[in-house]
Amino acid sequence: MANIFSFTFLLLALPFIIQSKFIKHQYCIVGAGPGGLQMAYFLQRAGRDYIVFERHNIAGSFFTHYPRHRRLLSLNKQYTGSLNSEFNLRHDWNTLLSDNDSLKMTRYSDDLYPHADQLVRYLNDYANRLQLNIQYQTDIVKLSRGYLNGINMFKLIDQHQNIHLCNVTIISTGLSKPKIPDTTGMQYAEGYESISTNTSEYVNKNVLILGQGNSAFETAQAISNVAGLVHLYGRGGVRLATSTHYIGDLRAVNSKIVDSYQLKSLDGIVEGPLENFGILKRKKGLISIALRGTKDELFLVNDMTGTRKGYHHVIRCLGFEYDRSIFGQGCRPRSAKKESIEHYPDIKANYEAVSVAHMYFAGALTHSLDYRHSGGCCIQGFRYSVRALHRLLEWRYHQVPWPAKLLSSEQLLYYLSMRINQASGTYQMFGMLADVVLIGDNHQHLYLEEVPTRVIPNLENLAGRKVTYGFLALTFEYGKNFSQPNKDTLDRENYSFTARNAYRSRNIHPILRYYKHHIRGKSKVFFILGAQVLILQI
Ligand SMILES: Cc1cc2nc3c(=O)[nH]c(=O)nc-3n(C[C@@H](O)[C@@H](O)[C@H](O)COP(=O)(O)OP(=O)(O)OC[C@H]3O[C@@H](n4cnc5c(N)ncnc54)[C@H](O)[C@@H]3O)c2cc1C
Ligand SMILES: *C1O[C@H](CO)[C@@H](O)[C@H](O)[C@H]1NC(C)=O
Ligand SMILES: *[C@@H]1O[C@H](CO)[C@@H](O)[C@H](O)[C@H]1NC(C)=O
Ligand SMILES: *[C@@H]1O[C@H](CO)[C@@H](O)[C@H](O)[C@H]1NC(C)=O
Ligand SMILES: *[C@@H]1O[C@H](CO)[C@@H](O)[C@H](O)[C@H]1NC(C)=O
Ligand SMILES: *[C@@H]1O[C@H](CO)[C@@H](O)[C@H](O)[C@H]1NC(C)=O
Repeated sequence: MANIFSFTFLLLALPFIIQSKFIKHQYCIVGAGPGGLQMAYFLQRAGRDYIVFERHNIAGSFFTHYPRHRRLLSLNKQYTGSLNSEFNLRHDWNTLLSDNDSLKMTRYSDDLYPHADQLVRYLNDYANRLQLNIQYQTDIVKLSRGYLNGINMFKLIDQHQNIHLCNVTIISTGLSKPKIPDTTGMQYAEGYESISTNTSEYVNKNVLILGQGNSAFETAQAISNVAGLVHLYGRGGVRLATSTHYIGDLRAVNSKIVDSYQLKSLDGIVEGPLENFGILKRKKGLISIALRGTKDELFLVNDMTGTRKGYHHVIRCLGFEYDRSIFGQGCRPRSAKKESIEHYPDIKANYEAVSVAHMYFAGALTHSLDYRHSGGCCIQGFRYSVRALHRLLEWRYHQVPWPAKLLSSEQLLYYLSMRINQASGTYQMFGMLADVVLIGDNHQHLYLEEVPTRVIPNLENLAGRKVTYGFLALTFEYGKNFSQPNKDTLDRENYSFTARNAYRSRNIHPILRYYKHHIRGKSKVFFILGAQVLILQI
């Protein structure tokens, strides 16, 4: 099989070798969004042979169009009262990591929720000033595998049929395809990706929005200034970020409609199934929603003002999935198994595709690992996952173990308390990235920062660091059962502020766990928890 493949591949490749359009790199990154740029920065700093392919002529093109109403959801906090740049990153959610302090998004906008154009400007300055190796206007149309001198490599073909060969591929193409369910009448709905943002088109109109996430509420909020009424239709259970602590859930800046609904204005939030549901066109161009009855016919939902009168616009805001069309045979990452995350590729703890060796993901596409939980959907979280991926790659392909500081027991106490007070990666990616202290003899310990918690059981294999005498793990976490839709998180009893009882607080807090030793299960390594350690002030 391998030989036939290799033969056909050489045949195909031959004309391109002659035209010298046949280019080889150790690392190929597809996509110059924030994920791809962050990856490029780390590879460049390590002196690795890499290239980024981007179909557009600029970096960060996602943000030239999205969010449609142009306000970012990621905080851009300029003033924190601190000059510590690590601490400040806890509150600056857009800046990409680099060793140049002038490349900070906080210099580009004074707004806490900046205009998306400012992020595009920042991302392009980042790419240009750091001279990242990006080949623009290069659309990767097919990705497959082939052999070169007996070495199995990825073959990336661009729109001009140029072939690029790479040992390792990193896919950072983002979530770009709108999810469009196969629903009767969906053709009457306009999509979030292409709706008009000219609000004068919605003056005194009845508008139905399908979906109850940020893009739905963002759209509702933008048109509610002028619309006659706005209804948001969804499965129900609007998830407020203030209750769930998940930055991808409905954010306060987008939730004015919740106010006008609860305070009895004309806007409303409607619960209903998205299956067994249809959209019907009525007289005078008006649109209604209908439910499918037992005999498979659609009947109108008549208990809402909007459906009785009909809607002038139905707008679909049902989220995005990633574009699988570039993956060729032998190179198709399978989708994550759980239904809630099947719009993501299935990846391992080291961000590698479960079904395609040496293919990794970076940026928003790694969010299946912490979906609806931690910060991996967005720049503030995945900038750290990308750094972790880079460190894993350094070990796997270049025998450079995970960076570590050698600390005495006394230094360790101070270092831990500094990390608790300042660290941003473990704070943004709470529960997902941990600082790990490998306990050594003679009071000499190794301090490893921001290790993905799922990597810890295979630390030696994946990161080149061995656990000998047990280890400590420092994470940030919310208290149990505190992050839930409908939770009244402002309830006073769940905040504890004194050093003595701070560990009982259910808001985000540091947890230090001590693991004595590990055992090998059938296919996994388990660590035995020795104790949860409480650090008081030093
Ligand atoms: C409506 C909406 C609003 C959001 N708002 C925010 C926000 O305010 N803050 C935030 O941090 N996150 C936000 N996100 C989340 C997320 O979209 C961003 O964090 C970010 O765009 C993800 O970066 P990325 O690099 O993974 O992907 P993208 O930014 O999507 O970048 C992918 C890049 O790959 C390129 N590409 C794709 N396919 C190919 C190909 N075959 N060949 C060559 N190039 C290709 C694209 O042109 C693009 O430049 C939002 C998401 C949505 C849906
Ligand atoms: C938070 O609330 C729970 C449930 O009411 C309670 O058991 C717990 O003790 C509270 N936490 C604190 C720190 O008071
Ligand atoms: C940081 O970037 C600025 C602006 O591009 C540049 O002038 C400066 O030399 C850079 N500093 C370092 C240390 O690279
Ligand atoms: C990458 O591929 C080249 C062949 O193109 C090979 O010589 C090299 O050893 C490979 N590198 C790694 C780290 O696998
Ligand atoms: C917005 O729509 C109105 C009404 O359809 C139109 O008159 C106006 O020119 C549009 N504005 C822009 C900026 O397109
Ligand atoms: C959290 O909720 C689960 C299920 O609702 C329950 O079994 C568990 O006891 C709760 N834990 C705490 C600490 O309240």
